[in-house]
Amino acid sequence: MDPASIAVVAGGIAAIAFVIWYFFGPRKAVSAAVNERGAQEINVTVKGGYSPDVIVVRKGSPVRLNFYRDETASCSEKVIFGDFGIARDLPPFTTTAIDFIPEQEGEFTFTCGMNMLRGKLIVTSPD
Ligand SMILES: [Cu+2]
Repeated sequence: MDPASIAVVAGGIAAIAFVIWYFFGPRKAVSAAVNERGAQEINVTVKGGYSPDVIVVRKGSPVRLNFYRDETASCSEKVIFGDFGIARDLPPFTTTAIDFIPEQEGEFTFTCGMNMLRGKLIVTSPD
């Protein structure tokens, strides 16, 4: 193989590796901080996805997720926590607070209205 083909193959492998890492690589889980009202509060930016997209909270105490939608792309106009019966509109360039109390430990997916953008809420034991 000549150097040009080697470069193309290497570039292709790097691109594939990046895609695998992007979609399946380790996600940084962010634990909610407890605010002055005792709620576990976390800010989530919505822009082509959720950031952070793995949120760790403790079972049994109130959670407030502040979703700031930093785009007008219609994909992200709703956020749905199916396991909690929550579906909320997220107006663009606004923070929408979602309050609930997780009563069950486990991993729960939240998505946009079309099930394309995804994040994970991990509810851990309170102690
Ligand atoms: Cu969507």
